Amino acid sequence: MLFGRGKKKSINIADKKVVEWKYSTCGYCSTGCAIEVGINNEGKPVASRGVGGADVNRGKLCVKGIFEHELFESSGRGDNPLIREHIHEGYRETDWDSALEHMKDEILRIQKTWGRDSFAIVSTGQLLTEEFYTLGKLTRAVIGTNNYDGNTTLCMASAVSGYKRSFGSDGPPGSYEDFEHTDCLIAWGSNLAEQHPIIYWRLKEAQEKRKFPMIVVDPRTTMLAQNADIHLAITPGTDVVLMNAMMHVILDEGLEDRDYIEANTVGFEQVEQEVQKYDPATAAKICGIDEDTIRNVARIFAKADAAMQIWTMGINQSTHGSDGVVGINNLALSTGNIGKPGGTALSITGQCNAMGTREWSSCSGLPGYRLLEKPEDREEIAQFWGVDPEFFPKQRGLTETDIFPAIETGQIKGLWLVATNPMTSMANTSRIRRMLEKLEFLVVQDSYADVETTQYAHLYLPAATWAEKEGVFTNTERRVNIVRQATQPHGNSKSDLWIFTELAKHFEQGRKIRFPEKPAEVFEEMRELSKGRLVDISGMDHDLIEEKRGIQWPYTEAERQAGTEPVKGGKRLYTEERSFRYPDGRAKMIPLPFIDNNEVPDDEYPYWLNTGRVVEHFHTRTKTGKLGNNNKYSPIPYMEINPDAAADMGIRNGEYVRCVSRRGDAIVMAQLTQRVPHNMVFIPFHYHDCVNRLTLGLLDPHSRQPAFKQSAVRIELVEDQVEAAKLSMERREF
Ligand SMILES: Nc1nc2c(c(=O)[nH]1)N[C@H]1C(S)=C(S)[C@@H](COP(=O)(O)OP(=O)(O)OC[C@H]3O[C@@H](n4cnc5c(=O)[nH]c(N)nc54)[C@H](O)[C@@H]3O)O[C@H]1N2
Ligand SMILES: Nc1nc2c(c(=O)[nH]1)N[C@H]1C(S)=C(S)[C@@H](COP(=O)(O)OP(=O)(O)OC[C@H]3O[C@@H](n4cnc5c(=O)[nH]c(N)nc54)[C@H](O)[C@@H]3O)O[C@H]1N2
Ligand code: SF4
Ligand SMILES: [Mo]
Repeated sequence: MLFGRGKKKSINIADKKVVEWKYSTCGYCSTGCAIEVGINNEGKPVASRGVGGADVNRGKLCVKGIFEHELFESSGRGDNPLIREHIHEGYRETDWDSALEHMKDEILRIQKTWGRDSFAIVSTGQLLTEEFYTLGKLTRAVIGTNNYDGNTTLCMASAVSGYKRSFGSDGPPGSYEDFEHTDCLIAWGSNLAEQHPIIYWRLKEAQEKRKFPMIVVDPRTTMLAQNADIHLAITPGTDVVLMNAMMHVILDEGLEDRDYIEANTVGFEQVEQEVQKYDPATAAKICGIDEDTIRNVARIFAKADAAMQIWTMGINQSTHGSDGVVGINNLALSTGNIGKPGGTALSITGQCNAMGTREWSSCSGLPGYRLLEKPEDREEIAQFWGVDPEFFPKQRGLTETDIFPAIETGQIKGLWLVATNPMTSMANTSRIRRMLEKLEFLVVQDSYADVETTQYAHLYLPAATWAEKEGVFTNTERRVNIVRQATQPHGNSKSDLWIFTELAKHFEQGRKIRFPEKPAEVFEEMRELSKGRLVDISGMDHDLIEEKRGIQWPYTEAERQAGTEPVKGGKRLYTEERSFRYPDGRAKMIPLPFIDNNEVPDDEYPYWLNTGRVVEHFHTRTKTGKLGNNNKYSPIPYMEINPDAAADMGIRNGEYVRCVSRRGDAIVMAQLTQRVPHNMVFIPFHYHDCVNRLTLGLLDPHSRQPAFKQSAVRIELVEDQVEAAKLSMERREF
């Protein structure tokens, strides 16, 4: 039979009757894909597609992006504000004005009784930047609590802290385009293929053209590791030891870039002295990577003309998270691999707008990477907002991971959660539950009324999400891109921006300050405040951002006026000599002594518990758990376990087991796979009442980020499989 051209059966794609495509930016991960939402003739969003001319994704989307339009009408969305006196009562619906008046009264009551900082605010990396800026203004200039932070402490805090320590400021220096120029890539604790599929696609495209070596450091054989030239299955929590050993080899063999070090850094001698202790033979015993491989990898990295490092949660979520980032920066600085094409240390961000919150939310300071600790920064912002600079605290308050324990000790009495779900995402959730139950007043502001935290709240505020509103996100490579409103907010929910500006009006102090209501007007304020800062966006506005399909910062007003086009794909920081953000322009090289302080496997709890993500789900599944196309891949909690370890215990594939730590237990289905070594299990953190019942979450001393990836567990067989299946399915299906 002939299969002639004309004989092929064409594939019929159902016509969704799209009459208009609205420009947007994906609201899941920090890749920052430009996306268009298709609207049908009834005005309903019915399709999503990648934007061809956008530099980031060039027409592509991953399995989350292509179904993103489905989330607007997914189940569990909030319709109206809900209120109740006690958490053991049912909620009743209320109107917005009463809800916000009550919220203001409660905030003032708590602050009057217990002090200004006894009311805490924890936000997110998933609002629009204009919303972050407005929440920051409301918090710093009106409510005045210093206990204000974001869930980014669970995510990017170590990267921020490490960048600040090394370079004098936060701000990732590289771009995706660096893949196209690099001669060596090391990926530390990043499963890019699943967690940032489109960045991974950019990497693979570049690698196929130029065949540079890819080295992956990850205790688990992830999808990225499977594609690596060299996979280093490191002992959990010991990356700093490997970094020190690599530096030892580089210096021992004279592979460092002396000219660069002398011109651009301070502290080299101290690093040189410290790494003497980390000869590869000694280091191998701690980090589990053999001596020869350490030497080999150090040479490949240091001899490459341009070498690039990326990293994600395998580094940040560790008791050595901040040190790990400094270690990466040390390696980059010692070989002159910062600020040049293909030579960079690029933190891969997490949430769609984790960068926007770092830049503009005032969580750890004041807008535009300004610091509460600096009198001139306080003065400048106070003047711009028209408030008394003395109203601002003079140093940063508690981080999210310290705010929760402060509820336990009675220091914090009221809490406002904005777009974050700590009942599933924080370590040791049974402890978190007891803390939430202790609060006098808990407000949950979320797009979903069925988010677990509403069980403990007194007030629930339904928020619009993603393309139900308008504003910008900043992605991993500092690219500001825009979300345009594609549809009306669900039910009677309101944009977070509306909620913040309305709440401001309920405070006497809030009525004295200007709170612009339109996103483009808020952006104007940010533009003004960005002038002359590292994060200079003064050349941008909403329309130009859409026209260019995203613009990387810095892009200044002067550049725009001079007719300089925004760089298409590869803007870098620290390209000039001594352009780091310390007063002398030099980066700091910092010695990194290593003390192993993790909970490690022992006789009673013999397995490492590693946690993370899978491609089809996003975080606590408030969104992807309800979208059939995403949820059907892995609707129930499961645990990866090595087949040999399973055989030792008599566990068969698909059987339910109980995983137990010193904190609690969880029922999961065993999935036998060589992805994890014999002494480790891996459980995705997407499921409620599951892995974070087990995690310890020790904190990094610099960033206060929890070590979600290092705990110890044992596995128990479960007799009654039917009961276990029921337990495991509870609350899994929506
Ligand atoms: N599909 C999907 N994509 C996402 C998200 C999502 O929920 N779903 N979330 C987004 C967010 S907010 C984030 S922060 C990113 C996270 O992106 P990633 O950090 O890439 O994802 P994780 O699975 O959390 O962890 C990455 C790897 O760290 C490894 N690891 C564990 N311990 C160590 C260690 O001691 N050393 C080293 N070197 N590695 C270790 C784990 O084995 C794991 O493979 O993903 C973003 N993208
Ligand atoms: N064991 C373990 N735990 C982890 C991690 C891990 O690797 N292992 N990773 C950590 C990391 S990196 C992260 S980033 C955190 C994530 O943890 P969380 O931020 O707590 O998780 P999300 O599910 O993203 O929660 C976001 C919430 O915001 C809501 N939402 C979405 N859009 C909007 C909006 O526009 N407005 C409002 N008001 N609400 C909205 C969602 O419905 C959801 O309830 O988890 C951390 N926890
Ligand atoms: S890679 Fe990230 S930004 Fe791109 S479509 Fe997927 S989830 Fe969205
Ligand atoms: Mo994250």
